[in-house]
Amino acid sequence: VWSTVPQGPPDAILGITEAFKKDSNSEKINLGVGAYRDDKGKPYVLPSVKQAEQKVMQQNLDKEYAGITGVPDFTKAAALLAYGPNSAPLKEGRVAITQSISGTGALRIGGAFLQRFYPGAKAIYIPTPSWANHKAVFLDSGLEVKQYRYYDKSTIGLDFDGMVADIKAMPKGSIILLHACAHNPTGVDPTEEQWKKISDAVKEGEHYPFFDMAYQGFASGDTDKDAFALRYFVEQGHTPCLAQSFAKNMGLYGERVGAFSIVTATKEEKVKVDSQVKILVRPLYSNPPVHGARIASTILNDAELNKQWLGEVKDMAERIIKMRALLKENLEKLGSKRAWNHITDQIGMFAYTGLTAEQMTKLAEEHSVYATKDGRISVAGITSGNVGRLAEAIYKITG
Ligand code: PLP
Ligand code: TYF
Repeated sequence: VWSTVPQGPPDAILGITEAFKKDSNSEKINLGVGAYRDDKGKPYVLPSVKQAEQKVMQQNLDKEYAGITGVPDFTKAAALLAYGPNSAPLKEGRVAITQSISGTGALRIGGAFLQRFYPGAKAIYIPTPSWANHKAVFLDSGLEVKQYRYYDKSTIGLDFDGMVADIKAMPKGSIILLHACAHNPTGVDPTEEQWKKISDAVKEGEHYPFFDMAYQGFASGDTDKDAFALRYFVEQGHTPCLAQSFAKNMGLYGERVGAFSIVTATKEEKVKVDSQVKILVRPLYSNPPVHGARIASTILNDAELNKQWLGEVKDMAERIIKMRALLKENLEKLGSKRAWNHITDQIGMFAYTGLTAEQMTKLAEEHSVYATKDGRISVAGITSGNVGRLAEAIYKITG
């Protein structure tokens, strides 16, 4: 029956892990997948997560189904974390929210909702470049996917003018996907002043903003600061939708904890939107898993654990920032003639090195350093133990 099924290409990022595993060099370095590592290069389970999990276990809860929209204590707290305690739409009860299968699932529910109900053209604009999965998620949701300028190769920074020009050139009422913070793959974020101008341009075009916030707290170490763009847009009267992930900021990757929310203009709208989100989710997966959401909910709703968690997020963000500085310092010490400011200017889990695909291949083949061909490295995989060797490898390849 399946003889005509064509062979598909492997996942670019998971393929790197495969190649890494096959390498027998004991000093090999994996900077491919975006997952946090401690300074020994080991996966990290946050102490706040361990404690929350114990608290959940002690409650001896049953394993009954959650409702279609998940664990209410979790979604309520997730919305508060994103929109903030002073959010007018939250206070006025006009944010529809559902638990989701992490950030990816949130994006997919959003794509499906927009495909079904957005009154304008069913096209979504994503930045160039964007997280590799964005295009696939939105295409599979039945949306048309277009792009706007974002990254400037020549400065290894933001193409702000190009971005604003492209927003202004979009047909009125277009859907625009915005990385709320810690842009993946570039690590390049607009400044707060630039966000204000982006908000103006989006408003001028009557566009619809869709925020993807997969790294709240991971960029600056401060969950409020990282929510600036989203909250500013809401203050300005936009009614965005939002995909949230707790994979990175709580290290809950495999637990698949996330949320999708929509800010509506009125309470009445919120009630109707809620009903349609449920109708959408029901045939997709019926209802989400409870365990991870209970852990996240315990952390978000317990004042002491919450404080501890915020400290741990800050520690992770700060370790990454320190590794950026160390990598740059080591490259300079080796005498590299290139400017490496972008490594410390960029933010979040990734650095976009500016290295070419050929250089990335050399890095893997000659130095056992594995990362994506676009030159992205996961800074979360750098440690005080391997940063020296990494800098040498990059230096040898770039001169
Ligand atoms: N959006 C962006 C920009 C990401 O980088 C990721 C993953 O790292 C996600 C969404 C979704 O990840 P997950 O489904 O694991 O929450
Ligand atoms: O960009 C990354 O590395 C993260 C993790 O299929 C990821 O988003 C990558 C690929 C994938 C799932 C998660």
